[in-house]
Amino acid sequence: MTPAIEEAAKLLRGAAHGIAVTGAGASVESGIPDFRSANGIWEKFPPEHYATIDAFHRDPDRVWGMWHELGAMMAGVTPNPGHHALAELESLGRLCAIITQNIDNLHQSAGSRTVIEYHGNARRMRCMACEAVVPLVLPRESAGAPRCERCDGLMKPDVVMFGEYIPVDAMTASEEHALRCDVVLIVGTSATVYPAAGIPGTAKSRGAAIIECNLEKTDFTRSITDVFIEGPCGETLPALVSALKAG
Ligand code: BV8
Ligand code: ZN
Repeated sequence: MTPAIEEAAKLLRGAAHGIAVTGAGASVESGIPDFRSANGIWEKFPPEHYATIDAFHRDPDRVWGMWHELGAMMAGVTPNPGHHALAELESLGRLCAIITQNIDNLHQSAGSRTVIEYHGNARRMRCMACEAVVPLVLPRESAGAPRCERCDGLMKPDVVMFGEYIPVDAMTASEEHALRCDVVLIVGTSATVYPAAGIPGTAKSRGAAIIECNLEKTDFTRSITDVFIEGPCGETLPALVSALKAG
């Protein structure tokens, strides 16, 4: 048990309103690559062509080509011990919510109940004309972008692309938690995408303690993090739960 894990366990044990903020690193040990690390998703699918709303309007078939591959990759994945540890922290009353940038539904599959989907969820797709939301059915290899069964409008994965606004309910709920929380557990994010990356800073400005779990140091580590737990979160988070329960 490292001193950092001990210190983090003490902070979480005394938390009145703990929250977690998670990024793609939380799902890497489930088999979903993150975006920016070596061999990450954006090595093969540069965001300017695949992750912006302008790129989607320009060439929806091309963007759906990425979702065809991502969907196949996500089809069989299951939560890893890190997801389960976060769900256990919630059931122990140590976390009130998870604000996730991830779109893979793995927190919910691990049993976490209060999950705020800051960037949407790729299990759904939404019609850009009539707003109908249906399960994301993958287009066949040559099928291109799926059309709406109700109005034949263009369907889009129900995720927030660059240049799109965060869903109002997710933004509002996250803001409330950031202002009320006294401990933030940041897991597996490079702190590069806004406004999500602003959430821990808001909490810090209100006096919250910041715990960060990552393989690498980030801008959070260099500015607001109080306790940095280095290592794969599929290992460090279960260790954190054990330390918390041992106290
Ligand atoms: C918006 C889509 C208003 C779904 C994504 C300031 C304020 C507001 C906006 C901006 C701003 N500055 C710039 C902007 C614009 C832009 C932005 O932030 N650009 C960045 C690049 C500078 N933001 C937006 O456009 C947002 N919308 O602001 O609306 C608006 C409206 C119109 C015009 C202007 C503004 C929308 C942002 C959402 C974009 N959608 N994804 C999907 O494909 O998933 S973002 C994408 O990056 C991912 O979804 C992910 O959510 C996000 C963050 O990435 P991470 O999760 O951190 O993943 P990453 O690979 O980067 O890092 C992984 C980390 O995990 C690493 O540190 C690694 O070391 C670690 N790790 C790896 N393995 C492990 C691990 N850690 C522990 N254990 C492991 N095993
Ligand atoms: Zn429609």
